[in-house]
Amino acid sequence: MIHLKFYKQLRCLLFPALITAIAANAQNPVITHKYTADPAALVHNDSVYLYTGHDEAEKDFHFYKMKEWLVFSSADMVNWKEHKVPLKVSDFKWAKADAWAAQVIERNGKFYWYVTVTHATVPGKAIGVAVSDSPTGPFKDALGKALVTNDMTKATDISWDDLDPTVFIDDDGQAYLYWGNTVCYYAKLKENMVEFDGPIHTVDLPDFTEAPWIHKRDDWYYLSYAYQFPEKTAYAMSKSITGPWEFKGILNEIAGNSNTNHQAIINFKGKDYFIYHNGGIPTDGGSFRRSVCIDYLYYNPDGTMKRVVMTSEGVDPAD
Ligand code: FUB
Repeated sequence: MIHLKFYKQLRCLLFPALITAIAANAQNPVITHKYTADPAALVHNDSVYLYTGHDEAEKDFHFYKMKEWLVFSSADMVNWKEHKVPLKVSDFKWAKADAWAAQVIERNGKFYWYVTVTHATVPGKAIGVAVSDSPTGPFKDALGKALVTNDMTKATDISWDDLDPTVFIDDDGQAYLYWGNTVCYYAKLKENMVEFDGPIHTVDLPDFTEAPWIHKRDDWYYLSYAYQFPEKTAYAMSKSITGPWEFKGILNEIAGNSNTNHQAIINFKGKDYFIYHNGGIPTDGGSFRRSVCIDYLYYNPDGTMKRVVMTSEGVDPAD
């Protein structure tokens, strides 16, 4: 059995030629010295910032152990620089555990990080917001309380439906937060990005599990999400951010040995990328020791997305 911390070292000793190739091109997973999950990506000033959760479960522990989020940056999607740990569950005094899926967005020079945690006093998952002047932090709790608690959403009785926030600013400047497990919710955000501006709505999507991600290309809005369980990624399209959404089917198959599938979709330097996680690090990777991967995403002439081809090689350096 090879432990993660010795894996890269051993690979360097055994396969020096391979390492040269990996440095020149890429590899999946893209981060190999830590287990990383639930990717979100932000394009800002010719760089991509990759925000992930940090899986810290031992091999024989069959659930998530996640206490902090991580941030990496790259100018080419291949060479990633890790920055200081930017945010932890303990930075939210009202939260008690679970640094689960999250997303960062920039508005008016500030970076807002919407995160999933478990609330310390309101039973269930909750969504918090952190803010920073820099994409790499340091981030601090922007509100001193949760933006969403489980008692605010009533469409299902489960206590974990308020997770996996994704944030999007439309062309007219209106920001939206989407989130959910089993039920997909959304609400408008005020210009200050830390208060809702109106009621919470639901979106009807087939077999919605979790992990919504909103993006726009030309005049189409895309709502991709984790579908069924074990999770595939499926998506819907609309001409409006608030729907109606038309289901378009599967975008990515089950990601190897991970029972979850959590995607981010970006365009960077003219190419489209699908960023996700699997359990691909030998030999102990799995559903609770996940790793971020990146592959190309392609569109059809009618705007629909081609099914993702998951690869071991990953993508070429962007220029
Ligand atoms: O990482 C914990 C949870 O697993 C996330 O919130 C979900 O999206 C799934 O990936």
